[in-house]
Amino acid sequence: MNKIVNLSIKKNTVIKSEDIYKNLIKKVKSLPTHFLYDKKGSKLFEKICKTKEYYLTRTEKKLLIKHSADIIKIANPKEILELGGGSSKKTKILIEAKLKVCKNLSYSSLDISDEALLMTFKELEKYKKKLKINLYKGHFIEDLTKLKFKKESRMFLFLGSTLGNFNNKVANKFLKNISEAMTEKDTFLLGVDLIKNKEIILSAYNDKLGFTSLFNKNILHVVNKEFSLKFKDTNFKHVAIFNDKKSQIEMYLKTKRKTKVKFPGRKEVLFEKGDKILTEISRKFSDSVLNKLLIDAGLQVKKEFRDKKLSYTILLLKTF
Ligand code: AVJ
Repeated sequence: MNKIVNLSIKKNTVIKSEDIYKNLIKKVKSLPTHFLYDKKGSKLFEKICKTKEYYLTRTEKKLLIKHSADIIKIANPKEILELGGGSSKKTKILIEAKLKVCKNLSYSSLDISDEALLMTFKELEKYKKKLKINLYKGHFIEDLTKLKFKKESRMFLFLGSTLGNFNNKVANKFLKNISEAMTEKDTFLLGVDLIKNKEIILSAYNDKLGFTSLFNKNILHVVNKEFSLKFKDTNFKHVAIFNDKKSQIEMYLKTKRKTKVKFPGRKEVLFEKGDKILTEISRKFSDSVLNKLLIDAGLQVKKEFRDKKLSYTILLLKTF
């Protein structure tokens, strides 16, 4: 069994009950997005990926299958470093493409959750003989620079359009951190969902089978467990809207009736009927917004692999 190396997550990145409370009594109420992804949430997300409406995973996978040989040839990585886990199923496509031409590769995963790291290990265990696997527990924005850097060329991996979950300030910081950690031999493979027909986007976050709704509501169970709260999911409904001005999906839990939630050692938080709690944003980038983010971070596009029909792109980036 591989050991997980703990990068000792900074205290100020650990969320406290106090923070949750404060964000729920604000005018714009929210819960931290990453609480969507516990074990059950991650399983529900996999279900979402298989719905006919959710085009993102399918499109990215198709692009990877089509271009993995090309990506590996240009990047020529000795190590693949995946940030924030994601689905190692897609990573496998790249690993296999590399192992076809070279029997020497390291794979490192930096993730905040032990469970995600262990799942990744299980997925990749069968390559153990040819692949050196390193598991790091840490925050992929705060702890990135704590990783030991090798001189050989590495390929950073950030797929699934997770960049879309960050507002501009956080996205900017994240990309800068990666760029600063990169040497001129390194590359960075980034998968991003682009702006497209609004109806297509909206239906991807409002699937008919209701997996997105279950996924969204699951966050209440996670915070209940984590902070000893008693949110009742039957008092909330899933809402996903497209904010044109910000070009982003906003996922909310909207109260169906007046609701209160007791915080240990604190007062109750009261919700009026129709109050909304923001649980996730998912930005849909235009070329200009994306290019500005990349330039500000000192990143340049070495090659782009784009699905024109579904407007999704995978960028192979270098520093400049
Ligand atoms: C995994 C964060 C990229 O934003 O599309 C899917 C998560 N949320 N359906 C996305 C998600 C609702 C997904 N990301």
